[in-house]
Amino acid sequence: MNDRATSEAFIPFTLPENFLLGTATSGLQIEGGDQRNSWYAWAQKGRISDGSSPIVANDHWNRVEEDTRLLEELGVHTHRMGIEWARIEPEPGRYDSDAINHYRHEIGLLRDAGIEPLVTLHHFANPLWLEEAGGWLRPEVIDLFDSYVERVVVDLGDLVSDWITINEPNVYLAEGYVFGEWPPGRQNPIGYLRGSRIMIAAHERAYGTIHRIQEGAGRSARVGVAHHIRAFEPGPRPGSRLVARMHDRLFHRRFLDPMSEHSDFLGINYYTRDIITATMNPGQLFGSRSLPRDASTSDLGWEIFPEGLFTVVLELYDRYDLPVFITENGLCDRSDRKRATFIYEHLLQIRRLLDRGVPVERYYYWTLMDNFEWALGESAPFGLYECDFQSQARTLRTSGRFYRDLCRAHGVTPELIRDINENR
Ligand code: IFM
Repeated sequence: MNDRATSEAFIPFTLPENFLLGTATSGLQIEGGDQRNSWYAWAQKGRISDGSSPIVANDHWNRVEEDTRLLEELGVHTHRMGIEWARIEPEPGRYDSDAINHYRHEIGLLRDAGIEPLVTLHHFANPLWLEEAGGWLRPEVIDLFDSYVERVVVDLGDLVSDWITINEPNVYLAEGYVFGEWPPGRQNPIGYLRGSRIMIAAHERAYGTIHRIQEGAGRSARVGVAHHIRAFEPGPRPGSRLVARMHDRLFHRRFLDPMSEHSDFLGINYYTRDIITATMNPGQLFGSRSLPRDASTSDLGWEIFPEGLFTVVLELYDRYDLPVFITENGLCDRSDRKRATFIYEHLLQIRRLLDRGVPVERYYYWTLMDNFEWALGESAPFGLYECDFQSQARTLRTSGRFYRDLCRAHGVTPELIRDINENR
């Protein structure tokens, strides 16, 4: 089998029967309608580059039936969705039973459609009361998060067995505490270090709580973290290897090493590669990040580098010896010319991993429909469905049809390869 899919050499392949294909979303990015969270407040401060806000997003809160039909139309086997802490606990200690019932209804729809839910408990957004009280820098958040998780699992645990405690803690802390582009907008790396210790402890507590509740009720549970992993490669200058290793330590292993000790699967969100080059500039201790000159990229300038998925998963599986879920992988591509090839090439790398005996169990395409992409607002289309934010019309893209047929066939057929070639 060829390692790299090129235009001349797309090849059909199948995936194992028990391999699950799915889509991923998060609560805040699609739901709309909530003002008591950190991202609504951030938008009110004018911090979203296209001036949009998450107040409507995909209006998913009012369209869960319609959006479940989109998932059914795709024929996905599993779907990763988020639960918003700000909705469940709008004020400290006050739980909103309507919100809980809303999520029960939504997850029930998935189950009725034969779609296995994977539920994320924290995905970048905080209740406003928590944000205003110091967010994830206060050690008290470990207890607060645990109480919220307990409430959710007691109320929804009969419908859900697979959980992600925290999505991309490294990205959350880097954007919020180092680059200052996301709430709370700090530029002090101490916050990154401190916040990481607290998030790691919060995950460990939540892991124990979920297992205790589920096992106490005679149910099984699998719990993990969705880690954002980049393929870091050293550039040509002396010292680059060391600097690339520093990136790996601080951005990946700082979280992976302790969190994997309390995880039933390794969740990996993989998008791209960075070439890390050491510089002589004392203000650039961490070197510079670049991509190869001839790189194929997404609309956001992220390099498309499918082989990186193979490399990082192989390395992480060797180190942590856990089953792997690719909890996110996707492309911002308004023209939709590259997305089907992107999906094909990444799944081909998964096929290679399976052939090497690596237990990759699931793949979640990010994302179901164009949504609110954090500080970029409504201007970064990753969706299998295009969303017109004015009319809220969802339209299946060509790549969405490709993914639908791939889910049905449980692999890539010669007909699908013809489709890729015709649409590139
Ligand atoms: O939209 C985000 C998601 O919330 C977390 N992972 C990366 C995606 C694309 O930027």
